[in-house]
Amino acid sequence: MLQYHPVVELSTGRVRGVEALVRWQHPERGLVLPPEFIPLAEESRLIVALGEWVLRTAARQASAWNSPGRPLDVAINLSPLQMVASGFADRVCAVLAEVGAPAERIILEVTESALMDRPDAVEALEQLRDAGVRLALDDFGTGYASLSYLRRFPIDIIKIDQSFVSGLGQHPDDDAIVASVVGLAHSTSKSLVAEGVETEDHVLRLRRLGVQSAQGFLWTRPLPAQQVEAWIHAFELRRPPPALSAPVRTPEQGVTAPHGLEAARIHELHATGASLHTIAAALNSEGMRTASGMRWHVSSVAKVAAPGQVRARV
Ligand code: G
Ligand code: MN
Repeated sequence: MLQYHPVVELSTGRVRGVEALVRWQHPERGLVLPPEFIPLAEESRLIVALGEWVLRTAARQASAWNSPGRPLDVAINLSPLQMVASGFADRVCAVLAEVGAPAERIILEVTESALMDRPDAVEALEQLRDAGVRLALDDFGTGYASLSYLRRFPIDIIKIDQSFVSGLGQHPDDDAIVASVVGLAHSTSKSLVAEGVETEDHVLRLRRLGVQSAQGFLWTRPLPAQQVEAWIHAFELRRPPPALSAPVRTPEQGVTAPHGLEAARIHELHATGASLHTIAAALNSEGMRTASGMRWHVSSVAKVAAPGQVRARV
């Protein structure tokens, strides 16, 4: 069976899409996850039939969800073996046409390892892209030669692997790695989705690093199709969009927040009633600097947190 994992847009708190994930409902063992049965399916070549079933089922679901009120993007994982089969792109297009799936709502996820040593995959992926679907590079950072894949293959979305997300705030390297993937995505005009968000701290750090969207068990486990819409509705009601303030420019006061993230963090902490001193200490401990590259001091924080008051007092 398929379950669907919501993808949350971090700046608005809205859900724009889901990822279809295959699960095996075993009569005795309960819900069995892919790592336990995908290798078997790959050995027996059943994976091609399974992959096609996943594609058809998820694509049909995408057309059911494609209402004007709430269209949902549906991301579908492709197995490397599925991509080797001859006429692979034709098959995918045929299945999408057969179920009337809206191509602009479909995202096909491929892994770096599926693309390894497969220069011929470029053509297949370009054919799919021409058909109007988007392509995501899954588990980004865990394969090899990621950077050359970004250049060679027509990728629209990068999915940062959950191993980097789970290390945020624990291993300084992971914060740096995510930050550099953000830069990479930005400079190559690709969107970014972080996987494996399990804590509020992950959310805070991802937002601060400028990651657009994320999915993870923090919000929910993957859901059966019939629960998805109700869950999204309840989620968006429960969580009003977090206010990420626009970049604050106060050159006449000598403080320019470089890209609004520092300003957003200041407003966030200020709203909790934290003192200006505490806010400055938090920003510095999080490695944030003022536009001029200086450490934050109470006076600079005050100019962002309550600019009117500062001016009034001067
Ligand atoms: O390869 P891919 O990234 O598509 O695999 C996604 C897998 O990761 C799914 O099986 C899904 O259940 C799992 N997953 C998704 N979000 C989380 C999470 O927040 N924590 C953990 N541990 N696993 C997750
Ligand atoms: Mn995936």
